[in-house]
Amino acid sequence: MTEKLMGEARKRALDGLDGWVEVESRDAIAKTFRFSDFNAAFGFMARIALQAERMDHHPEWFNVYDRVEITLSTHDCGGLSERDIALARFIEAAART
Ligand code: HBI
Repeated sequence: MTEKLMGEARKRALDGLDGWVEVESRDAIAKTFRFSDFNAAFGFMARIALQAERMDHHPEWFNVYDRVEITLSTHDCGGLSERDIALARFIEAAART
């Protein structure tokens, strides 16, 4: 069972991310990414999809043209876990390439 990220470990993990915000209505983090066009946005999503399958950890996301809104949470523990932080780090790196 995946453990919820709490206390100091949670604070440290969130401090290490760039621009992710805690969602108000539930225990999750979110970030919106903008690209030059749909092709760039979808390429980004494709790279994340392949990694999500490898990690067996999947984003909740919404795409309109050049915008991708991503929410990360771990359903197995009903909140934020290290698995979300690991995927968020991958997503940040994917957005830079
Ligand atoms: N993705 N975001 C997220 N959270 C989960 O708990 C999760 C997942 N993908 C697959 C997965 N869990 C599996 O471990 C099973 O629950 C199917």
